[in-house]
Amino acid sequence: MQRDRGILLGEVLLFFFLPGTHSCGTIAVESPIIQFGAPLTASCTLQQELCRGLEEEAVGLLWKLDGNIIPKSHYRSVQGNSSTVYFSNFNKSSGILSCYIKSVKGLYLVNNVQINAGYPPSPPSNLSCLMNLTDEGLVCSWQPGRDPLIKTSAILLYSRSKGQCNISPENKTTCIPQEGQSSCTISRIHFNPTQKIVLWVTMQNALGSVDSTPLCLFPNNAVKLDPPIIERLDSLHSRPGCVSIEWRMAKLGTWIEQWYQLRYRREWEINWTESQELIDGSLKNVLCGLSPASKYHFQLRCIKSHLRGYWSEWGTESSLITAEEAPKEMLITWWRKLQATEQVQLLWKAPQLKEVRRQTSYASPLWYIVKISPGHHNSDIAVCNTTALNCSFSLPSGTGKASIWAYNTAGSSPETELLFYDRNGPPASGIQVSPDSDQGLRVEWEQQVSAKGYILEWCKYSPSPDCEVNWKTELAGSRLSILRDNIKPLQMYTVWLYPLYENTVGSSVQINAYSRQGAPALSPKLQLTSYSKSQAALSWEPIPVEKRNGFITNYTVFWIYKNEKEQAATLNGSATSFVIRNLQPFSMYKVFLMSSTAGGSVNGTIMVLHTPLMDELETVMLVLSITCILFITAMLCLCKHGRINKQLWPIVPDPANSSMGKWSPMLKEGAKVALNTSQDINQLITSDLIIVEAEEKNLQKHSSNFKQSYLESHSLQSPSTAQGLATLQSYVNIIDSVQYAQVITGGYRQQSPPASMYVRSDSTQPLLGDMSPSPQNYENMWFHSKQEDSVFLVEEETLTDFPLLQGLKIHGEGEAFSL
Ligand SMILES: *[C@@H]1O[C@H](CO)[C@@H](O)[C@H](O)[C@H]1NC(C)=O
Ligand SMILES: *[C@@H]1O[C@H](CO)[C@@H](O)[C@H](O)[C@H]1NC(C)=O
Ligand SMILES: *[C@@H]1O[C@H](CO)[C@@H](O)[C@H](O)[C@H]1NC(C)=O
Ligand SMILES: *[C@H]1O[C@@H](CO)[C@H](O)[C@@H](O)[C@@H]1NC(C)=O
Repeated sequence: MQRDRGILLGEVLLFFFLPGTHSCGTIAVESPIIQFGAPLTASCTLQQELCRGLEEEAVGLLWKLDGNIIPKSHYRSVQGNSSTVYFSNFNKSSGILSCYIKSVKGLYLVNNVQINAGYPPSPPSNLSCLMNLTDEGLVCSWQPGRDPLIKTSAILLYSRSKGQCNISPENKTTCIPQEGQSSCTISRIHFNPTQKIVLWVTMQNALGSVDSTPLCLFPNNAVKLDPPIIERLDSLHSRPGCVSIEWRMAKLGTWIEQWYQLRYRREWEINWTESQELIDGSLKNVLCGLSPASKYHFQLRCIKSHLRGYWSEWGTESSLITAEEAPKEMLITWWRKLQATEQVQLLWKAPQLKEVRRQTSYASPLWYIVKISPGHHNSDIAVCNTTALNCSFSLPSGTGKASIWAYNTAGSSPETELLFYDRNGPPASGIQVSPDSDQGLRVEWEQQVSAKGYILEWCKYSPSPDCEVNWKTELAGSRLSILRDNIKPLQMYTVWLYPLYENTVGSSVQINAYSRQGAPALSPKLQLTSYSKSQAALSWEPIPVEKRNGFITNYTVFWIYKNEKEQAATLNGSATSFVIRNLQPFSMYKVFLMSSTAGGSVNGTIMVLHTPLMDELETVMLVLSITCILFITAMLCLCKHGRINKQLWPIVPDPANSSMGKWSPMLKEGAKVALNTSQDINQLITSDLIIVEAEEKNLQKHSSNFKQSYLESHSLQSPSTAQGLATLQSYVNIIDSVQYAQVITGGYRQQSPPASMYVRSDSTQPLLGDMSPSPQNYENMWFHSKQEDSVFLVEEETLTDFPLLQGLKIHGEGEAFSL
């Protein structure tokens, strides 16, 4: 070895003459293969005889590395015909160093040299050899060390081992691996399988050589068998938690005696459990200690007996579900009376079956049987066969106990007997319920010395007496329990605590609690029950429990008048009414109710309140007094009717009731008859109208004639002409002269009417001593007297001219007609 190295690393200057180039000089380097990062010196020397003709033109020498000009800083000594370049650390794995003559004509290559940098070999590791069971050759492989970057050779060497596992240079045999491989196969003929041999690997390159740590072995023990194959897996129903496994050997190596190892894991587990016991020789095994009704995976591996050689790989996986186990424990039970049906409800907890039930669902459902024994001689009655955790039944009188057990496909549990004790023992004291978290309630109580245990029941608040109860047990000596099942925030729960005694059950203590309180969902709507000008009585319905979100601590009534600051009154949580006093009359108030719990407050809707100006009594009094005044006035009016009448409505003469009969110049004094009544006056006023009954037809004709002639005559303005009709003149009721007329209507029943129908009176005799004005248009005095038919209704425009005809109206079969 040392010799070889000496040859290789000898301090010899090597000269390289690259063929094919017309080199006119030489490059000298210490070694073309150097250690990576080591310093490098190279010198270029011209040989004049070869570079003839060039030297005259030469300016100097120039260096390039891989075609790139090397900076002048790397140059060492430059003489006329030689140059030296120096690298303090050469850190390229390989590079071509070239030397040029620099002349006026250009660059002329003198020579070049390839430099390789790398590392000395590092020792290979993990040398291992396995006997191939087919050809019994020994396959050795190793893990090479760091890449040396330069060409490195590996040789596997082996020799007989003499006791110690030392490298022995004598009688060594080599095995040369293929290029780039790190394994080598030693043929069966080159070793004795029963003789111990030592093997090592030598790595060698231009920078050095190294050996691996040696490996000693008996070739026939260097075996790695193929894994065994599981043939059969069975769960043993007689032994829950046990399985039997059977397997066979792999094809190769059946002649070798083997040991086996088993490993297993549950379906949901990641890590395998290796069974510590190795199975020697046998091809079957029973494994126990597994969980019942669970799915397990199994694997096997093997090794040459007595652990000689190497473990095989793990074989292929097989799985099975382990047998089910019958429930073993007694059930934990409780009971309560249902108020609605008067039934007894039995409650129990599912038995704790290891983690089987939690993780997998391979277990069959558990069924529960509840039986009661009604009397001494009667046989038991099964009242429930269920998979639920409760059972309700009517308890015949005299039955003091029930029994319950659970069963599944594997068997049944022992029977649990339940006695229906009266619940009149001493209750627990000092019970306190506080929130534990949003999903938990913390119940604390004072320990009862003689209590054998405790039962806690809790329900979401419900108005019905039989809520969906949750329950749990606590051991004797407990003083605290955390309730977690079905607890939600903002929800009221009722908790009951029962101490259990030797032969009785304590009476329960009941307490309401919230795991977290919040502001109520709503605030009640205010209702005005009564009010007056200065106060208002309000009432409201309590908030339904589901909307409270906590215990109502108080209600606050706010009332606001105009822009003034609001006023408030705080009431306790049980209040449902309030009276606001000292209100301003005839004002508007805004009123609202705030409801609060420990978790917050909420305001209700605003109610607008108008206070009246007066109270009801005052109003009544006022109305009464007004009525009184009105009544008295009315009475006065009635008593003094006449006078008042006269005062208010002066007497109007009624022409229709006036009579002119006895009214002649001779009877002047007759006209001065004392007038006592309006009747008389009316009679007197009546002008000399002689009404003759006329047929309607004629009347119509005549009336038209009349109108025509009236108009004609009127236009003529002649007072006393005309054969047929008297002249019509505008009527002016002058104080001292009243004009009278006689109207004679059409002939009666085909008789020719008298020549003069309408005669103007020329009398100027005043009608009445009492000068009253003429009736107005609306004063149809005519109808005051019960005259028969035959009436003229004078048209509006004519009325002003002929007021006395105003009241004339003709009724013909119910319909009026006018002139
Ligand atoms: C060598 O073998 C050891 C142990 O057997 C192992 O931990 C290590 O990874 C192996 N080295 C290589 C490079 O494979
Ligand atoms: C309970 O009910 C199930 C299903 O109806 C039935 O298979 C089982 O035999 C019953 N068990 C008993 C003990 O009656
Ligand atoms: C009784 O069992 C039924 C069915 O499993 C269930 O829905 C109900 O909540 C149970 N009642 C009580 C009080 O546990
Ligand atoms: C360079 O070449 C060497 C031999 O090759 C000679 O001995 C030197 O004299 C020569 N030097 C010069 C300056 O040409």
